[in-house]
This record gives sequence, C-alpha cells and structure tokens, in this order.
Amino acid sequence: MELDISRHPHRRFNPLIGEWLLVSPHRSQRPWRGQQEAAPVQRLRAYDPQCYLCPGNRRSNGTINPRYNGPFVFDNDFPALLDGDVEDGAKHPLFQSEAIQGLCRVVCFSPSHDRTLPELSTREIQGVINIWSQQAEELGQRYRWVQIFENKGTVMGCSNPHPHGQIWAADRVPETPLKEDYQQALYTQTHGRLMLLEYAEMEAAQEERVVAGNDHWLAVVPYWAIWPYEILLLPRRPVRRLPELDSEEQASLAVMLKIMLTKYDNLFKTSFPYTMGWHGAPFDWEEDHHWQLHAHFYPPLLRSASVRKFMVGYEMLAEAQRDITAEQAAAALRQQPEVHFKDAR
Ligand code: H2U
Ligand code: ZN
Repeated sequence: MELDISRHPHRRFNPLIGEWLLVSPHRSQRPWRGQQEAAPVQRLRAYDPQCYLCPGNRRSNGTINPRYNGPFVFDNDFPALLDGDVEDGAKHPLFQSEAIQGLCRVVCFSPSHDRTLPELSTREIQGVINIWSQQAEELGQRYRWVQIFENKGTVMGCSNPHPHGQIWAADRVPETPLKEDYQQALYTQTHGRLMLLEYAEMEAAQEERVVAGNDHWLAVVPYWAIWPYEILLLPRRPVRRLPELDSEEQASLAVMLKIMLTKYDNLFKTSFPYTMGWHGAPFDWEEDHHWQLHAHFYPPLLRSASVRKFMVGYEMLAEAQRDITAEQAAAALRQQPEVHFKDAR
C-alpha cells in the first residue's frame, strides 16, 4: 500500500531544525474526555487604572509610564538577561557553563488596554512593525541575537492582557536559531537555493497549506507543523533581517498580520492565544547569505477556545506528534472570514 498522508500514520521532516515529527491523521475523530479549560471571555476596558502597561500608570518599580499614544518600548523591570562584565568559569565536560550578557524590553503595541493586534488598524500595526524593525537595528549593533516575540493569552502564561510583546537581546545565539542557521546553510550548500524562499514558492504553487498571501508575504501551516494551527510567515523575496524591509513591505506585512490574526480569532470565536516571534540572521555573523527572515506562530488551541494541545508523554519522551494534518488546519483557517467576529453582525 502506498503512503496516504491524509490517512496513514507517518512522520514528516522539519528541514528548518532537522527534526522529524509523528502525524496521526486517523486519530483526529477520537472522542474527547479530557480537561475543558474555561473559555476566556474577558471584557476589558480601553484604559485600566490597575494595569502597569497603560499610559500614565505606575509600574511595580515605581516608574510612571508616559502618556504614550503609539507603541511604547521600555526596559523590562525584571529582565531575564543582564549586561555586565562576567567571565566564563572553568569547564568540566560534565559541568559546563558560560556567561551571557543581554537585555530585555517590553513593547506595548498601543495605549489601548483592550485591542489586540488584529483589532488595531493596519496603520497602527505598521507602527508596531516599525518598532520591531528599529529595535532589531539598534540592538543588533550590540547583540548577536535579538529575539522579538509576543506571548499572548493566559494559557500561554501571559500575565497582563494589555497587548504587548517582548524583546530579549543576547550576545549568544540560542539553540533554535542556531539549528536554523545550520540547516539553512546546509540546504543552500546542497541545493544552491534559499531554503525558505524555495519553500514559499512551492507552497504558493500547491496552495493546500496556504492560509493567506499577498504580493510580499505568504502565511502557511508548514508541512512540518507541530502545533495544530501553527503558522509560518514568509517574505516572498530574499530578506535576511527585519530592518531590510522597505515601507511597502512593512505596510503589506501589516495587512497580512491583520488578516491572519483575524482568522485565528474567528476560528474559535476567541482571542486566539499563541507565542509568536521573528527569526532573522544573527547580527555580526560571518556567513548569513543562507538566511531567510520568517515569523513563527505557535498557538496551543486544538479543538475549541477551551481545549488545548499538551506537549506531554510521547512528545516529551520521543518526538512531537499531531493528529489533524497541516492541510486540514490550513483549510480551516483559510475559510475563516477576514472580518473580525467582534465586528461582524
Ligand atoms: P508577560 O506577561 O508577557 O510575561 O510580560 C510582562 C512583562 O512585563 C514581564 O516580562 C514585565 C515582566 O517582567 N514587567 C515590567 O517590566 N514591569 C512591571 O511593572 C510589571 C511587569
Ligand atoms: Zn493596560
């Protein structure tokens, strides 16, 4: 019998990090008797006097936020990374450690406490993209790795509903981007092309896994997706880092984000939780021609606003696994309207 990836258990290869995952499409109809998390129906105000991110409010260290009216960036008051002149300690092969320098920032997307990215205007979203780009540019002068990300929703451990993202910059390139660096270099050496540019071209032609696309950007549920509704967002020309985007590409990215994040919210009629983040070539990197900028979106939801996927059991011990196929997930997202459910009536 020939492998039918819509029916048979199979493994798919993630060429970006060089790892395989298990896909079990035959299982997606199984009955669900597990945990039902309460659907987060949050009614928020545009301004919350208790919120440490709202304009004019006091943060926990006493600092008062300015009365900002666009995106607002500040140094994280509880940073995971610190700058300092710390030297590496002695190294035994079994007890290795190394020093790391860095800094952490918080980016409030807008003064509104109650409007997430898809609820902002494309002009406001472009303002956020512009900040991301400026921060990458500025911090890239001092740090090899600038991780721009958003952790959204209480299920993802986000502590404050005021829409915001974070930036962690470090002088060491972390594990995942290092794997992506190695894999992309290998692909370019072997096939003479940019892995993710060739991938975007093939996905655009096949259409099956495309969620949305425009002249400059393509959003797909990648062939190798682990999270049920994972999305890989790709530029359609070679771009190594965020600051290389011109204003037209930024504007087009704003439209793209609004569309794909609206589809996310519409899927389960909820503010769709996820962790998203940008990966571009490390700064001050010897060889970066194999790099293609991209953004990952990792949402935990599986079958409703309250039923999430857990990465446990086989996944913690053996390898990642999914039930619904990337093709099914892409079709479900693609058919969602581009008008936000809160605005539709
Ligand atoms: P998350 O809820 O997405 O984890 O982010 C909130 C961040 O804001 C978190 O990193 C920081 C936390 O350290 N923060 C401040 O910098 N100042 C504060 O007054 C509270 C929280
Ligand atoms: Zn707020």
